Order: sequence, then structure tokens, then C-alpha cells
Amino acid sequence: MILSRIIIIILSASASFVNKSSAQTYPSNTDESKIPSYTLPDVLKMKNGKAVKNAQQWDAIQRPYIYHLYEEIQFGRYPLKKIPVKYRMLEKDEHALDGTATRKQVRIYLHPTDTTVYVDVLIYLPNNVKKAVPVFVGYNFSGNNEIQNDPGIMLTQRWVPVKSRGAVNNRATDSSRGGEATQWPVQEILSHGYAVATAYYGDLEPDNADGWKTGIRSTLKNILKIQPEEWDAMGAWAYGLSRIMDYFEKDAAININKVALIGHSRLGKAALWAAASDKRFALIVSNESGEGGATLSKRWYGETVKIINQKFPWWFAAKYKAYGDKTDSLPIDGHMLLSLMAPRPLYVASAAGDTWSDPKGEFLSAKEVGRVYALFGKTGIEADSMPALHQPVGHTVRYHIRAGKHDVMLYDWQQYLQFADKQWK
Ligand code: GTR
Repeated sequence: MILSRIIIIILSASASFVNKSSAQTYPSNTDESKIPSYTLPDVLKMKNGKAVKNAQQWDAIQRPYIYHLYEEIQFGRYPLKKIPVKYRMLEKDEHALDGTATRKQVRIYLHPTDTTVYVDVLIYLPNNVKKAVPVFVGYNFSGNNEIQNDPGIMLTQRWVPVKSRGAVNNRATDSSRGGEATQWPVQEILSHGYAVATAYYGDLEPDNADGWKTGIRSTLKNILKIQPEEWDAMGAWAYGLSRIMDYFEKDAAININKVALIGHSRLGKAALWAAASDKRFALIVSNESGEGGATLSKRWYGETVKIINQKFPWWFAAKYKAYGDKTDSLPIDGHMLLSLMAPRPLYVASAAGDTWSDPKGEFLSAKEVGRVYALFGKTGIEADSMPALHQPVGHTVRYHIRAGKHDVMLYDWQQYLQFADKQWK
């Protein structure tokens, strides 16, 4: 026991003296001075070696090329087969939240006959707006009941992570209500004249190693004609967002041209992949999506490709794992995932206490993607260096870093809402 502790101490001490050439195998780094130099793939360099000249070339050649790299290496195939939209209004209350909102709970069926395959969407619409409203949609981590302490919200019946508030034996209970409420300032969103919609990502696939067995990668494999191993949990979660979008198209209360997609952390990665795959999402918010999301994998800081694949092997495509020890040869990086959002308004946000996501990597990635937005006559981030805390920068691509830990806070939402106002009002 003591001996093994000594060995661990020696190992970790020697790891901090790692030299640059072996840096790729080193678990993680939070020291700027130790970052080896790295080269990002040029997002505008086409397969034939020539530079993309204009938006047409981007749309016709480079964007599909980069998208396919993502399918092949990181997220797997995105099923495109159209399925008929079937849904049921489970509940509707026009006097929710002290009469300020209409609450809808809609079950969207994903399988033509198996009614156990569904995603439940909770929507709050502002009662003081009489026309179709823009909506902010995003997944929650532990069930719709977590986003508000509203007894009218139905408790999720699905498996939830053990750490979710109030969970007993991986099931939500009444004391789970409002567990994520600070991440969802519903009244603030409604006050801008926007609706807010959310669903539990576990409706698509439980976030654990065996999740694929009961999630849509199994239940829909014959319908979508795709084998579970051809995609991954991130793909399943992203796919669910597209189906929610299908539902919005049927809901006259929603302005279908103004659907903003938001995702935090792992759900930020899934949101980016959904928006890359589905251009109907008009505005995208990456809240601390980090490794495998907005940040740069080639920049050796915080979480690494190796660590994320070791901890969460079900999240990404098999091929991604092969790059754990050689991010130098990865043909993609975070700025290229962000490039798939162009020319749609994009907000990337970090938190100073979230070194795991590498805030500077997220900034550099968001800055770099401005080159793609420029093809469309849009301006990204002009600032050359990281802005100070609480000083958002950028135009069609915007970025901020706030004080505090890995989280979604009111400050973040206030920036996103102002950003949407600027784009849409
Ligand atoms: C971490 C993971 C991050 C991020 C985070 C989260 O454990 O390493 O990439 O996704 O989880 O989702 O909270």
C-alpha cells in the first residue's frame, strides 16, 4: 500500500518534468509556459491545397469536406433519414409561473410504433407576446424537472446520474425539482420575449457505458438504418435536437427562423454537432464546451483527447481514440467544428475557474473562425488577445470569459440574450 503510494508520487513527480516532445502523452497541463508549439490545420485550405476564395466555394466544397472529417473522426454518421413527426401534448398550462408563461410538455415520438422511444420537451412561452416567438433550446443534465421548481413539470421516468439532486437509485424524485434552476433563468429569458425549451439528454441515450443498449442507437437502428457503432452518444444526443427542431416546425407559437441552440459542457459539444449537422438552428451558444467542443485539442492545456476518450469512451467515434497520443496529426480541431456554424451568429463562452475546458483555447478557436465568417461579409472577433473578465468581444462571433467555476450563470445568459436581441430585433 505504502509502496504503491510512493510509486504514484514518483510517477506524478516525473510527469511534471516531461519534455516537450513527449508532451502529447502527458495527462494534462495547466502551465502556459509548458505548451509546446502547435500548428492548426488551415480552415480555408482545401483538399487540393488551394485557399477557399468565397462563400460559394466554402458551401460547396470546404464545408462538406470538413463536416465529413468530423463524421469520420469524431462524431460518427449523422442519420439523415426523415421520420414522420409524431407528438402528443402531455400537458399545457396557460397560467404557469404566476401567469407570466404558458407551459407546454410535449412528448415527441421517435419510433413509428414503439411508444417508449421518445423525447419529452418542456416549453415556457412568454404570455405577453402575441406572435410566434424566438426560442432558446438546450438539453438539461438530469430531467426537465430540474430546470425550475415548478410542481407542474413532470418528473422524468428515465435513468438519471446518481449525482443529480434528489436522485434515488438513479431515478428523479420530488426533491430533484429545481436542481439546475440556476442554470436556467427562465424569467430572464421570457422577459426578452423569447421562449425557452429543454429536454433531458438521457431521453436519447443514458450517459453511461451501457447507455447505447437502451438508447436510440439500439431502438432506432432498423428505422434509421445505422448500427450502434457507426455513431456514438454525442451523435444520439445531437440527433435528438434535430427531432425537437422538427417539432418546432409544427408549433405555431415558435418562430422557426429564430431558434437558438445552447449547450453547456458535454451538452455544448452535442449542441455544436447538432448545429453543424442541422442548419435550421439559427444561433448557437457554446457554454464551456471545452475539449471535443470549442477548444483546441492541439493546444496542450486542460483536458486532452486522450483523457476524454478514456473517461467517456461512449461519447465519440472509435477513430477519435486513435488520436489520443498524436493530436499533432489530427486533421481537425475546435476552430473547424466552429467553422461549421458559419455564417450563423455564434457565441463561445468560458469561465476563468474552468481550466479543464482551456478558456484560452476556446478564445483562440473562436477568433480563428472569423476567417470563415469573413467570406460571408461578417465580422468575428477583432481583439487579438484574451479579453479581461466580463468584457465580451466580437460581432457575429462573440466571446466572453467570466469569473467563477464551470457552470452556466445568470451573467452568461444575459450576454446570450443581448446577443440574440442584437441579431434579431
Ligand atoms: C467532464 C468532461 C468535460 C465536460 C464535463 C461536463 O468530466 O471531462 O469534457 O464535458 O465533464 O460535461 O460537465
